[in-house]
Amino acid sequence: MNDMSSAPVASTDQPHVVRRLDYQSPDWLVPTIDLDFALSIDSTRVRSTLHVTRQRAGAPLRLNGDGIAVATLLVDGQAHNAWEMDGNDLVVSLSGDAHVVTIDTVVNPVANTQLSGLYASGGLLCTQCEAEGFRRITFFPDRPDVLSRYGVRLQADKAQFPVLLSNGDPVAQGDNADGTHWAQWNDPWPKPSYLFALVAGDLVASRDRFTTRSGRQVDLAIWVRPGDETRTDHAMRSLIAAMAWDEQTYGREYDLDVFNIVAVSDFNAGAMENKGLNIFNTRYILADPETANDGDYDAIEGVVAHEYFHNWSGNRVTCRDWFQLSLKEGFTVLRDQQFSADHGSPPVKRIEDVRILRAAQFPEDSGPLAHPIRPDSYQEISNFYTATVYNKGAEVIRMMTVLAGPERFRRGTDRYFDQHDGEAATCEDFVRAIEEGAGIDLTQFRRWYSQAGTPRVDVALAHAGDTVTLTLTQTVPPTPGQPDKQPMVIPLRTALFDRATGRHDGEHLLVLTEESQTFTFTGHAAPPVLSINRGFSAPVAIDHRADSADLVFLAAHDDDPFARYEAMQQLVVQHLVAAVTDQLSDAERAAGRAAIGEAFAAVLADPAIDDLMRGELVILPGETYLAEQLSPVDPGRVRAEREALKAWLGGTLAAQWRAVHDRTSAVPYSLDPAARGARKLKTQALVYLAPADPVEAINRAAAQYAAADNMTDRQGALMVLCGLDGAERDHALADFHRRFADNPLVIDKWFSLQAGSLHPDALRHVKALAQHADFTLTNPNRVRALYMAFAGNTAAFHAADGEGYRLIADLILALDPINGNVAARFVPPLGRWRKIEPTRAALMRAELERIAAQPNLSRDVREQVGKSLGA
Ligand code: B3K
Ligand code: ZN
Repeated sequence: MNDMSSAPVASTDQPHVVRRLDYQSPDWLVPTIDLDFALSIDSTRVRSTLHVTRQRAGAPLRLNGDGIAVATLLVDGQAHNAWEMDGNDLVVSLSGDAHVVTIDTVVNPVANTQLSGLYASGGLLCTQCEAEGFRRITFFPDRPDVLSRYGVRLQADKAQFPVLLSNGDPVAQGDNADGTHWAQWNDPWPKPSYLFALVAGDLVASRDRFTTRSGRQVDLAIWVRPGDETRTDHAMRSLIAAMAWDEQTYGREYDLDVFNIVAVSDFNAGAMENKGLNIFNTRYILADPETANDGDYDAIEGVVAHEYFHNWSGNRVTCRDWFQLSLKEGFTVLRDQQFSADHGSPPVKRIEDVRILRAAQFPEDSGPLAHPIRPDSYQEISNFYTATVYNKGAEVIRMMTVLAGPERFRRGTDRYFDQHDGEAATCEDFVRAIEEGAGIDLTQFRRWYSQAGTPRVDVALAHAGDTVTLTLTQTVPPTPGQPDKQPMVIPLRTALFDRATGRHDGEHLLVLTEESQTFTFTGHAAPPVLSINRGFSAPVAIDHRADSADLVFLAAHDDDPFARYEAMQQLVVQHLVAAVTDQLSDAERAAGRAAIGEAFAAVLADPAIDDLMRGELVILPGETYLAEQLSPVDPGRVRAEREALKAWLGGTLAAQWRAVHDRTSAVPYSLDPAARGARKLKTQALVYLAPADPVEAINRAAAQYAAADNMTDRQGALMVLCGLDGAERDHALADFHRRFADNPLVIDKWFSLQAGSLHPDALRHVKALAQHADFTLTNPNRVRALYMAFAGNTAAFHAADGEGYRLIADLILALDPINGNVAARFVPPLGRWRKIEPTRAALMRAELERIAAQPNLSRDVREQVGKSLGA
């Protein structure tokens, strides 16, 4: 029996908390496992043969299960009665030190709406085992430090499931007389259960080949539904580029004769790095110019590379326990960021990465769910696949590259891979390998692994005679369970600019280790302009009330492109924060706007900046990042002031925006950086014109939509139209839906554009869209398309009467029984209530309490809601 629902936890139960310091090595190991699947869509028989070896005297063999039952159990080929169920676990008493345990289970893939374990997606069968999905297929010590060699036999009806895939290399296949066929796959590399995968179904492959630098010929295949094979070229190019890059940059080669990728439509995450058989959400594989925008192309490149890079950072060296998740995720995110930077524009990539960190991770770090990149406890590990573990984790390792320099860092990673190949390692193992390989001391630096919260660095700059005194003071804010913090190691790339020459005399790496430190610099006859945290060398918030004139100077002169962007951002942040908190007189508002307008005009006119960078520089700081600077915040005010500034910039620079739109509209479509830059800027021009001159913006957007030969232009135009009223809006939305009715990924965009739009009726639109025939709660991409876009639409989500909160709470309750993992992702927007003004905060809290009062919540939702309420 297998109802495939995740175990409900009654509201009165004390939650089960798993703690990092309770780690114990496994009682039993499983050096080999043979799996035999008789696959069918609603009743799959799994025979698992475990070769187990004892590691601890007297301990029974404890095998995890989740929603499954033992059909038969044999030990060494004989019936065996000495077993019992302990909750979901199967506990088998064994007398010797080595046995063969054979267990049959039966699962129902099509009833598995959680999309964890073995499930059906549009007639295909596929698996998702990370973190704890394998136990939904068969009983096993489902923990990442139990590494096994897998032999997998798949059998299925040949007409229904013509393709049978699993990890490793294919070794044999054949047909049976009854219309079924079978395939045997062996994976020579020991791996934890979370990396197991199988896929069965009607799929076609796009194929290519890669020869590793030591001469191994690897057959590459990207498997998709028939008809989609025309949209795999970009993913394949990205894969090949990633394979070559990892050899060159980290000395890492691929280690099997085949590398398979399968794209499926129903997937909780973005993709999964199963050994030799990556399974992807279709959105990170399928692309052509008509249906995928430039951002989609970048995301595909990044995610394909990320999953490939896991072959070393995650698979060859895996995690000892789930508290070490950032060991593989933080490092692999850094690696994919470095790869994308090398394949595009490094500064633009850096800006995008920092924007994501600030939008997603900073709020996490300052809210009720804050946790260190290596958490100390969890109730449900799925809740810890967070921006903190991933993106801040990457920033922490990036700081090691800053401290060590690239060559020495590479010596450290070589040492890490060499020492821990084939092992389940810890974050501590990684840090030690970098210390030893790079020859640096990371004793104090380790606090980045244990302390949560975004450090703030307060900056005071004084000038006397020819000496500059820079005083830096750090504060690491208290976070849940961590009221007191120790000082961190904060590497800050810094430069002092001479106002007269517009240059600096060399960059300094200031490493802040104390709570407060003073650095002095001589040879500055005049007070210089400070450029600090260049390249965002540390994931901190800099507290420095700079003069607008200095920021305008840096925006125009800084030779670090990230610092230029940062100066523009700070200029706007300072102005908007003052505006939202009513600190601006009319004269100050005018002066602030003038400074921002001057910086924008310079960016628009500067021939030394390429359009890709220009497109970044003119994006205003996001509403969430602005809200982070204010507590408590009125989200309506943030939206209003930000839009007012946009309207002012649109009006003041109207001639420039028109010229930009005309110029960029003449650039033909291609994927080269200049054309991509032109497309980015083209829609930005409309974004600014829209609030200033809606009629002109509608005309230009409608023309851009009509002329579009690619999704970037089409989606950009539709986004602008979506925020405005008019027949053109309705016409374009209807056209878009008609045109792409058969393409679910594009229909996702159609939902997102409306849910995230600036239109004052966005909330009403979302309620109507939830009733649309194309909407379903069973497809995670569709749910996210509608409701994540809505939760990120601050003005709509924070509607003063609380209706937006109600909508998200209703979604969580409706989705939870179907897919608790995805449902839990919608809790954090409500969890930010403490940072919101009191009236709305009370409404948000009430919705969290309404959820908490429900019986039978998933462990995922219960943990997030409980922590958000402060329980
Ligand atoms: N390791 C997977 C994430 C799986 C999510 C499980 N809840 C994808 C990745 O980070 O590469
Ligand atoms: Zn990953």
